[in-house]
Formats: sequence, structure tokens, C-alpha cells
Amino acid sequence: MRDFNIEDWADGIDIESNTIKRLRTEIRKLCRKIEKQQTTDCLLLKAVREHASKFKPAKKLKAPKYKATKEEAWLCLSDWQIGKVTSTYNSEIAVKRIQKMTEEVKKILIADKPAVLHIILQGDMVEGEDIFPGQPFEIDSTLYQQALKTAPELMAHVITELASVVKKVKVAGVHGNHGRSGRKNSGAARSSNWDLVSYEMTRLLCDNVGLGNTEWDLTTHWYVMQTVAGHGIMCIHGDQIGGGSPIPLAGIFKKAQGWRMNIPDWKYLSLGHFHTHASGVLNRDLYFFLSGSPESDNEFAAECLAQGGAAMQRLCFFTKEHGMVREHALCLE
Ligand SMILES: [Mn+2]
Repeated sequence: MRDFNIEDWADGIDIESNTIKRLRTEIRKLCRKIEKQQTTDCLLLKAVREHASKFKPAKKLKAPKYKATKEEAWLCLSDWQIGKVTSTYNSEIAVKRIQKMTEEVKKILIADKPAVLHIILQGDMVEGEDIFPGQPFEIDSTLYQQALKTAPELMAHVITELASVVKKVKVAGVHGNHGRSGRKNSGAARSSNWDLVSYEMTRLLCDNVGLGNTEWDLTTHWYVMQTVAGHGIMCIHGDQIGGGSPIPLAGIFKKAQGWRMNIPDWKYLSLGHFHTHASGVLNRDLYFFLSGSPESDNEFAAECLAQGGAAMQRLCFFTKEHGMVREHALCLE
């Protein structure tokens, strides 16, 4: 046993009391830090919780009851270019044209009673604001307005209206080149695309009204596959294909054959971008759908491409047995 030394004992007390003092100060500091964090984090959380508790979940919209045929419908929405201004097109005209088209499609669906309605959002739904030099002089709204307001509200209008007359809706989306962040080859990520922002916004708007019979497949990839009555439709925006106007048929043919060698389970290729309504057989059991745009009188197309595609969109019907059996050209002018 060590001898008791009063000096050592007294020193020990001093050291301990100093340590306790330091610890007390440290604890006080930490308590203040925690308090501060509580005031920001906890208040934010509390505010979000309080705010969220005010939202009542929308009642799930019920799918209509009817005896469906064996057909499935496919609606191609492409190249809305929301924000673009020409002598006969702007955001307001786009809204009017698409709303009118929605009524027409609704009537056809009520009469034809398909089991499923497939919708493809095929890109360039927004016009953008800095895609080419001088573009700010040819738009009526900023990209913010295009991608977060006008385009998603209009897409949500089409989807919710049509989802009220068919049992099941399957929406797929692929982005175009006009939603790109910045000029070509400026290095932005593929997924940083305003078309995709507008699609996600559309989905939020549809979720908010409780659309229960709608499935979504919004890809950040360059193509999306839809299976309509058992038949694969490979949907791309179309800027992957170079070449001439009004229908770059040789380019479509070449790429379609190549893609079919690498990408399985499809026989229809759907694309937009060229603002020209056309379709046809490319080769044995290989078909294409080229989509029009609701836009009209594009000055660049008129001057540089000597072209003025009619304002159109497309609705088709498919059966398992025969593939595409009916095609409706939806004229918007
Ligand atoms: Mn395009």
C-alpha cells in the first residue's frame, strides 16, 4: 500500500476541479449547440409536419366500369414545344389545341372501350430558352414557366381526363433535345433535362388528384419500350436520326435495323422531332410511326427546310392477334 501524501492529495484535488471546470464549460457549449440545432431542425420538421397534416389525401379516382374489348389504345404525345411562338402558335394556342384533341380522343375511347390506354410523352414538350442563338426572341415564357407550369398542367389535363374513361392507363416518357440544359455538347447530364422535370411534375399533379388506375415509366434513358397488346413499341425522341426533311426515311430505316439487332422485343419504332406525321412498313414486320407536332408555321422549318408540317398527334389501336389495326390522325388546326 502506498503511503498517503497530503501534498499529492491536494494537487490531485486541483487537477480534478480544473478538469471538472473544463468539462462543465464543454457541456454548456455542447448544450447550446444542440439547442441551436433543435431550433432549426426541429422547427423545420415541426413546420413540415404541421403543414402536411393539413393536406387531405385526395380520394382515389375510380376507374370506370365497362366491358372492355380485346384492343389496347396507344396515344402518342410529341413535340408540343410549349413556349414556342410562331405567327400561328404560342402557349395559349397549344393549350387550346391539346384540350380540343383531348375531347376528341375521349369520345373515341368511350366508343371503342379499350382495355388499356398507353400514352407516350415523346420529348420536346418544352421549347427551352437557350437551345439555339436568338431563341429568347421566339418564346412567350421562360423555361421555368414551360417546364413547371404550362407543359405539366397540360399533360396532367390529358392524362386525368382520359384516365376517367378507361380502366387502365400506362404512361411512359422519354426526353427530347429542347429540354437539354444548355447548348449542344455543353456537358450537362442527360438526366438534367427539362422534359424530365415536366414529366415528374405531371406525375405529381396526377398523384395529387388520386389517379389510381395509372402506371408510370419515366426513363432518363434515350429510349423507352412500351408493350401494347403484346407488341413492343420502341419510343425515342428522334434527334438520334440525322438527315433530310420532311421524312428522313433512309436514316430511320438504317437505325431501326441496327437497333433491332441489339434491342429485343419490339417491331414498331416511334419517333417525333421532325414535326411530320407519317407511318409505314420499313421491312418485314418492322414498322415506324413518325409524329407530328401541335405547332404550326415554324419559320425555321419554312425557311431552312422548306417545310411546314401539319399540326397533328396520333392515336392507334392494337390487338394481340394483328398488331396495329387502326390509326387516327388527330388534326389540331
Ligand atoms: Mn426535337
